[in-house]
Amino acid sequence: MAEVDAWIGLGSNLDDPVSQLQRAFGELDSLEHCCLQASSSLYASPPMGPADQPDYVNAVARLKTSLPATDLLDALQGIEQRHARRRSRHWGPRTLDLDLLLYAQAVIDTPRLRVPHPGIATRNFVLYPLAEVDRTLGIPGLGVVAQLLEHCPATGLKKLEG
Ligand code: A4P
Ligand code: MG
Repeated sequence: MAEVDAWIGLGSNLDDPVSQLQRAFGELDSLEHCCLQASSSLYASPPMGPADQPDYVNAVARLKTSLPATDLLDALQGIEQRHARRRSRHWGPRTLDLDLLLYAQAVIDTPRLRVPHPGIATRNFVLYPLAEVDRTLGIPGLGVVAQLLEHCPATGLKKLEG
């Protein structure tokens, strides 16, 4: 299969989120048929959803991959499992969340996989890291990242140094 660009959203708010994300970048690069091509800085933000949980650390990564989208989702969930991810309540705290944000310019709408990820245009902790890597990136059906940013305030979002 031909290689495509896939964008991954990383998030963590438990057990040293910064190291969780740093480890995850390496694991993404080590996946079979995947190569990590770019990663954003790490960003801290207050939790979206239930407020009684720690702040999140988020980032995005761009992979070059020849895996079909559902196989890539399997691989991402495999990494989440290795980070001792326990699924509890919806939008609850987690050691590592890996969302498939974009897969080439594909639109996928199945019970198991929705691409572009439904939150991509409204979550500042996704859009600002995406813009840091590629402001000209087009999101199928929604527009270009630079334009979407104009409607998405950076409220509460903090870029972490180093
Ligand atoms: N699924 C469907 N489409 C996708 C996709 N594009 N990428 C399915 C990944 N998974 C996708 O996910 C539930 C199911 O979604 C999966 O089994 C998969 O088949 P999950 O990770 O088990 O559950 P979840 O993460 O609790 O739910 P959800 O709706 O994915 O939540 P989100 O959108 O991941 O948001 N606040 C801040 N500041 N930063 C965050 O990163 N994240 C969340 C979770 C809440 N609040 C946050 C943050
Ligand atoms: Mg998720």
